[in-house]
Formats: sequence, C-alpha cells, structure tokens
Amino acid sequence: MSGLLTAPFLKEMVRTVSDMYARGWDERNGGNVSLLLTEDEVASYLDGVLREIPTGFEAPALEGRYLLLTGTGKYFRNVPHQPEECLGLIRLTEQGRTAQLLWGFSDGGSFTSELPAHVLSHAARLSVDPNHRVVLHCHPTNLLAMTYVHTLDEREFTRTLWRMGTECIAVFPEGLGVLPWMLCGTNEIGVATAEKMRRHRLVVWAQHGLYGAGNALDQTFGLIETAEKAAEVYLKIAHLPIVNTITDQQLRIMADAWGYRPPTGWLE
Ligand code: 2HA
Ligand code: ZN
Repeated sequence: MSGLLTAPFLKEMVRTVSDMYARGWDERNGGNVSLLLTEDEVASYLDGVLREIPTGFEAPALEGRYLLLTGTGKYFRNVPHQPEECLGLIRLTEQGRTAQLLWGFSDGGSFTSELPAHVLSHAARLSVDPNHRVVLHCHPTNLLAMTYVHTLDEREFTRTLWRMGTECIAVFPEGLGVLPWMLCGTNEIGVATAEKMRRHRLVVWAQHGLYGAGNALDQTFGLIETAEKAAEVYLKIAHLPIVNTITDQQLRIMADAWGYRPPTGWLE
C-alpha cells in the first residue's frame, strides 16, 4: 500500500499538518487531525487489514467509514519526513468499537489519543452537514492565551472575536462553542465537544486549545486561521484605550448584507 504516499489526500494532509506546525499551533506532539475518506477514494490503495485496535467507545454513525489521521505521541514536525509512522488510515467497524489499521503507524503506533473527540465530532457534524469531512485540533497561541484573560461565555467570546476584523462574522457566523477546562483524551471531553459541534464548527477547550471542523482541510485550516488572527488582534489591543470598534449595528448590517443568521440574541 506504499502507493498511498502519492495520493492527493495524503499530500494535502502532510501540507496541512506542516502549515499548522509552522504557525506554532502544534508544539511537540500537540494537536491531531482526521479526514473522512470514501471507499472510492481509498479502494485502489487497499490491500488488507494490518492490525485491529480497540477504540474504547461506540460510534455507530461512523460504522464502515475510513479516516486518515495523526498518530498518538507523534510530532507534527516529523510528519513530512516520516508520514508512514506519523499517520494512519483506519476503517471503523463493530459500531465504531474497533479500528482496522489499513496503512501507516508503521512503528507499531496507534491513532491519536483524542480519537473519541474526533469520531464523535465527525458524527455530530455529519448529522447537520452531509458534506462534512475534517476535524482538526491544535493549540493556537492567541486563542489559548485569550482563555486566560477573557470570559468563557460563548456569546461574549464570539462577539469579541467578531469585532476584531470585518470578515470574522462571515467566516464563523455561528460563533464559537467554549468548553471549560476538562481532562483531555477522555470520552467525556469527546462527548462534550461533539455536543457543541452540532451548533459550531469551532470549539474552544479552555486553557488547552481549539477544535475546528469543515468540509475540506483547506477550509478548516482557514477557519482556524481566521479565529486565531482575531484573537491575536484582541491581545494586541485589549490593554490599550479603545478609540474605535465594530458596533453591534455594523455586525447586524454585515449579517443582513451577506445573508448570515448568527445565534438569536448574539448580535446585540
Ligand atoms: O497530544 O493535543 O489534546 C495531542 C493533544 C492532546
Ligand atoms: Zn491538545
């Protein structure tokens, strides 16, 4: 199955992970990415099951689905150099309780410790968007910093970011979900993240990082990039006297002009 290294989706995965690392969003083994693939996309590369790995949870909605994803303990920095060790292709079977390894994790490794949050978030997003494909977790510096100095109220957190650039409300009109600090790598944080993902493509993990979801790697990267830029602007100005801002009325004008419907009550 070495041909998989030339697959367009693999190249795009490596490029995305490399760009995330270059942005400083994924220090050491921080962050994890998973991409849903169809049988058609992977069929020509498949030649059998290498190993079966228990997942530790159930996700019937993803029965039989294929996922290209990052491995536990792997450094994003190494992905372009050791893709076959750092990445894996799995198929979920037995109601999501088993992952069949089809390619990758060639040093005997396994999928990301955050698999519950990924798989449950995929299921949640698919239930509201049939074109959904990507879940991307990282530790973007400015959003992470913001969770120490800004209220974690979702409406307030979102409104602050919407005001940090005119196009923010167009990129994430549904706003951000925010979870309080929780232990990562558990089914509990996976369930809580997926619950937020029904309404938001961005979910902040306070004092930890961010989850983003979307229809393509490119688009999901761009979503996170936009929110992270807004957080950077916020941290640059939060301690200065504010002379000008984007008003509630201007947020409303943009939402109306571009046809977006933010959550009720979040615009004013
Ligand atoms: O170890 O970022 O949340 C990777 C992580 C866990
Ligand atoms: Zn993390």
